[in-house]
Amino acid sequence: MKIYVINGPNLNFLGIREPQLYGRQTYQDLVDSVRSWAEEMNLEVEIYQSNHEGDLVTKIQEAYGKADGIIINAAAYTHTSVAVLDALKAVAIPTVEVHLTDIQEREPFRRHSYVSMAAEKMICGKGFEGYREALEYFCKKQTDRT
Ligand code: CA2
Repeated sequence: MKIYVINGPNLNFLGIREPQLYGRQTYQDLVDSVRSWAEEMNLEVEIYQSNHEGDLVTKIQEAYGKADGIIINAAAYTHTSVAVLDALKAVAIPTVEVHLTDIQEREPFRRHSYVSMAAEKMICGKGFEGYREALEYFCKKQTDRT
């Protein structure tokens, strides 16, 4: 099973700024954790980060015909991007939305998520662990299929 893990703007700054919100671990730590969890679960992962909306759309489109699942933290584009939503709907690949923080408990403008409209599941407020849970969700699907 191949899973695309797509991360949006500023997540490459993890561990550098705002540790009180996002923790002290870096984006590279996140990538390493996701790779090692995926290996344990026998999932193949392609991990991608971009600060550009159009690049995220292109990556989602690239998943068409290649990926069995998408894990996406669209970061700020979660709350603004109809383009990301349309791309997720267009490819129609099972999608899990992840957020490091609990977006329901932050500023009101973070409560609405366009991504949710195309996602089977949302995991938020669990830090890096949320990505592990998202991988587990697909791992379980894989087991149920066999
Ligand atoms: O909680 C999340 O994962 C978010 O997707 C993170 C986004 C935010 O816009 C969403 O509302 C919730 C922001 C990612 C920015 O990451 C930074 C990391 C370190 C320093 C500054 C920003």
